[in-house]
Amino acid sequence: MNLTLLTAEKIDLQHLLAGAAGCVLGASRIGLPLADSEAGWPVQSISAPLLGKSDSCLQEIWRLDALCQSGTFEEINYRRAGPLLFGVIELDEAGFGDAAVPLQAATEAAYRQIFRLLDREGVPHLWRTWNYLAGINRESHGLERYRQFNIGRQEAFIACQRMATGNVPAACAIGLAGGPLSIAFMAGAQAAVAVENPRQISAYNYPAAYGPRSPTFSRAALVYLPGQEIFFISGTASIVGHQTVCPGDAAGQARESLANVAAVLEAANKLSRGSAYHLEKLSYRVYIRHAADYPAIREVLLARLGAAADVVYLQADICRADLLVEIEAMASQPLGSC
Ligand code: 3EB
Repeated sequence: MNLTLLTAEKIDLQHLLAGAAGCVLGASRIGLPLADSEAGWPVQSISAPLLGKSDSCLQEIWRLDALCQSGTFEEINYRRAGPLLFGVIELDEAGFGDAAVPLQAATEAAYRQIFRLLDREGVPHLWRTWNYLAGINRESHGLERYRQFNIGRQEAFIACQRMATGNVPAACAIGLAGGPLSIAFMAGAQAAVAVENPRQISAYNYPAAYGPRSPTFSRAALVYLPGQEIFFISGTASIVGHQTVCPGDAAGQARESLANVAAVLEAANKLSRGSAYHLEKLSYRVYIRHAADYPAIREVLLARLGAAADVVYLQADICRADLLVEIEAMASQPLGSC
């Protein structure tokens, strides 16, 4: 089995649509949504400005060397092939206006739908989630919205008999200017192996000062597929222990975030069944709170990763008000079948 992440810059979309559309598991669109939204596979629209690109939109596509089957379940669009499944759910908070805390209720509902689908499909293990919500640092109902999201997410994990600590999925939780709660997810028949960062307290053990419920995610996840290993690094920020470091210093935060990515990578290399992952060879997505910080942050990444590195920059909010940048990454490699 071979799953690859392609960006629209690297592929001829027309050719893909004509020849191998059946092998597309799903996609994400960053920037302005494309007009042809009827892709035939689940697409997560990330409505955030791309930085440093002449195009206003970029598409990332998960392509598999196997035919995928499409489905819908409640409000989820998904596609699956054998032991893996990719899905997207978008929920409008307006539909939860009767709830005490609409975002919390929407989040719990979304994750409950995801877990119901995964149980039904026999792919119960959530490997990686991509969470986007409007106004992530805004306070309402006496609590920051990211903290509302964390309550809803953890409630769903517990209600659906998932562990809320330990082997939890890799994730990112990012703020956009508007739009629905949007969650994309990849899941499988086999559990991923969670990887933690020795420089950071596990997020599920954060002290209560960061919210009444801890965030339910791991620092990274390693997935062993037949013949392939996939490595997801969660959104990684300038946090040491549980504290934000380098407040107000975008370049310093970028360096600290990269040091965290390097530490997670080192931990993952001890668990990898293949060859070692290298910092310069990962595919990165970098979220920058203030577009004006882009040149300084890019310089830090260029110095550490080199000019050939695969990096997409976009402007978005990070889940703590004092965080200016967050870096996520992925990689995959073939494995000898055993
Ligand atoms: C952090 O380390 C930064 O709530 O799913 C990074 C990745 C962050 C995922 C999440 C939050 C999440 O706490 C924020």
